[in-house]
Amino acid sequence: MRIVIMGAPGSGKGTQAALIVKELDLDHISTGDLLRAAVAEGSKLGLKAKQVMDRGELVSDDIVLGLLEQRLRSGGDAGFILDGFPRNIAQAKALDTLLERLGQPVEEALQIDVDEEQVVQRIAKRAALEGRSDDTEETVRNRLKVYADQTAPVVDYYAHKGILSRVLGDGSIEEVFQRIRGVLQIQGDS
Ligand code: B4P
Repeated sequence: MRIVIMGAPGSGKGTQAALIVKELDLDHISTGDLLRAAVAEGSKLGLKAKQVMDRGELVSDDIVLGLLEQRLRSGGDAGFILDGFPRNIAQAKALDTLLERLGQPVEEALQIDVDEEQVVQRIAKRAALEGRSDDTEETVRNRLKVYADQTAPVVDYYAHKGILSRVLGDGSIEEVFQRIRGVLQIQGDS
């Protein structure tokens, strides 16, 4: 199965993607993780990306697409879940072109809906635990604005394609996962 998972920062998309890949044995591809790995390597590209991420803005489409293509080509045939990509309409179109070339179109787009206050609280908690440099309150507010302006339209893009499902992201991680299991029709006990 080839899935795109979407939602505001802190909606739980990375958290839920990790649970989904365990059950469906998919490849978990997170553009946030790819970018953080580039930052940790200390490469020129990573340095450039860090400055943008710390402002809560989107890293340039060229950089993210390059990292993604490299990662997709090194993956197997088992299917994947894309977490954090696409983040704008240009990325969604570029993804369609890329996956068409690879003969692996997206089959399911999953949107997790959570209200803004919960998102801010969750990220504040993660900031205290992990100290991610883009989890400060000011950056999070900007990430939410960027999400509303640039990423929310991608939900309509997949709705028009007829492959969108939405789940409510409030409640515990397990409760949200059970909703997703229902939508993806995952059978059996978890
Ligand atoms: P991401 O890594 O995608 O960061 P995120 O939006 O915060 O999502 P994440 O997956 O980490 O968090 P989650 O909601 O699961 O992006 C970071 C930055 O990288 C972006 O701002 C941008 O600059 C750049 N970037 C990434 N992709 C890009 C792209 N395609 N194009 C351009 N730039 C890109 O979880 C958040 C917290 O909530 C966790 O601590 C979790 O434990 C907690 N949580 C989750 N579910 C919960 C629940 N049900 N109840 C309570 N807490 C919960």
